[in-house]
Amino acid sequence: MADLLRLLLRVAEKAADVARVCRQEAALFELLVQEKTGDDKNKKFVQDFKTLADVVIQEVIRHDVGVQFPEMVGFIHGEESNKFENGLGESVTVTVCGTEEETATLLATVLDGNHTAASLLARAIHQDPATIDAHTEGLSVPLSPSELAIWIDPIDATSQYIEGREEALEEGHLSPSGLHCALVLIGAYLRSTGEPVMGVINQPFNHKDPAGGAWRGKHFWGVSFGDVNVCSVSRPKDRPAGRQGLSAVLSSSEKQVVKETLTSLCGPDKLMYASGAGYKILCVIQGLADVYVLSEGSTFKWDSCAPHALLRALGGGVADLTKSLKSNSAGQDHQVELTYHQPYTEGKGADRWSNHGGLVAYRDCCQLRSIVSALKGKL
Ligand code: 2IP
Ligand code: CA
Ligand code: CA
Repeated sequence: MADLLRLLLRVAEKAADVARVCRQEAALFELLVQEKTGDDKNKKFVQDFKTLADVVIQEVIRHDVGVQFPEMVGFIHGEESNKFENGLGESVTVTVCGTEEETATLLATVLDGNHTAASLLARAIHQDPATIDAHTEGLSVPLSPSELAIWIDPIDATSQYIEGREEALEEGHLSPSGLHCALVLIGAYLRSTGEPVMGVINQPFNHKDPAGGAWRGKHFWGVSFGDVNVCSVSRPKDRPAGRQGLSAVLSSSEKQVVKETLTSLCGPDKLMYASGAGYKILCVIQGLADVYVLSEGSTFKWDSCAPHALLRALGGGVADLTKSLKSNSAGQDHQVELTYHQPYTEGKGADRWSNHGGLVAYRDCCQLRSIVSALKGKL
């Protein structure tokens, strides 16, 4: 399993390279930020390019994992569909081909013959990423890839990625919006039970290289299975137990009743807002917030699977909020944890894979209980 972890770190870095190239290369950047004006064909083309960046990243990950672990082919799922209809009404399936040239030719058919853009993307896809020093030596987990399946969110917080506001991150502080909220998320779960067991998060835009000014990323990973609980982020120091000091991060579009209830529980200074479902869970992992509460089914399995594995490795988790509100258990109730193997059968399309009961991401189950009891009867 350590081999799989090293591979996921590598492909996440390659994905981050593609995400950076789309902002760094003028020919690609123009497509990414172009205003949706002009005729319908132009609008559709620009829209397609934004989706194409996501699809290309997802397919790179799917391709590279499938090559090294053929037993996982068919079990690598993601947010995006790789079927496109180009401006001429032709249906194109985006895949990574055997050579850079073949991939460029295929991409050009989606990019309405823009060969410069297609070649730049193909080069990033076929280039080897920088070696990642992940300190995974000695890690051994009694699981085989044939027991696992994968969820990919190629870029989470796409709106922040496209808007592209640059924030200088301050150590120990949550920064609510900007490029750093965009994350590559790859999570592996057990096919049999749906438990998330391995997660890789790559933050392509963590800081700028002081020398050259280019963006540099940061990666985070975690493994949680049986007695093995290892995370690249060390557990933040616990503050005194109890309600005091509890801090929460929410989506700015969260329901008013949740905002009010948590303001009285945490105090106005300890209630924060941030973009990106993945980024909010990363804030909990890093200890920048204690919990992330979401009362709606607006996140999906690909948003939570990877960061959930890291939280489990730290002794926390991600609970289904609706189930938690119904649970009578006084201790940690494993029945309420999100799982990743089964669709929500009443949902349609992407909603089949939504975390439809909402969620609470937490490091400490006492804090989960405080949140749940404060929200009981309010939703
Ligand atoms: C989105 C993205 C949004 C989030 C939403 C996710 O994923 O993370 O930012 O909303 O839940 O599904 P919010 O920022 O209000 O939490 P994507 O960018 O991949 O569509
Ligand atoms: Ca997402
Ligand atoms: Ca996405």
